[in-house]
Amino acid sequence: MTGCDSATPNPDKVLVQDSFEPGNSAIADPQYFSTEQAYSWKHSIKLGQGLEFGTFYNGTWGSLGQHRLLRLRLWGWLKNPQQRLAYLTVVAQRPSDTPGGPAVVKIRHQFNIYEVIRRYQQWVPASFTVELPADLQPTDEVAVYMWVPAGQPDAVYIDDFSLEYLD
Ligand SMILES: [Ca+2]
Repeated sequence: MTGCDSATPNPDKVLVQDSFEPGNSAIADPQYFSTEQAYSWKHSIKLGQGLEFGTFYNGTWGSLGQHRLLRLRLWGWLKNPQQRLAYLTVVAQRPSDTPGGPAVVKIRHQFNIYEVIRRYQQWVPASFTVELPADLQPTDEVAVYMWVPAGQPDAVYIDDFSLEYLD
């Protein structure tokens, strides 16, 4: 379900696009933005070294147009192959019926970008395809986030995230 193809999303099918520039991004917290590396404009998102999670999208399935086949794209900058774990994660879940209660996870996909990006200290495009479950409801939540587990030596830089539909 993973693989590289054209780095350019189809503009007619793009649902979410983020070039990770402060003030114009789904990420509001300024500590995520870095000018050390950037694929577009001046900034990218820097994860690792104390920042394990960065959320790229969080909304209802209805707000995504109820599409079930999604393609995620990003550009990644990895320092070297020694650091092996940086997961692009997609979760679809039903919110709890009671305030503060647990959500019911319907699907969780994790893609380790180190298995796709094999060139280092340069920007490399990657894309991932996700099929959401048939029983999803418009009020179910879909979240896309990056998880760089603690304890790894190097930061990971991400820029130009997009989410498009294929169905
Ligand atoms: Ca950027």
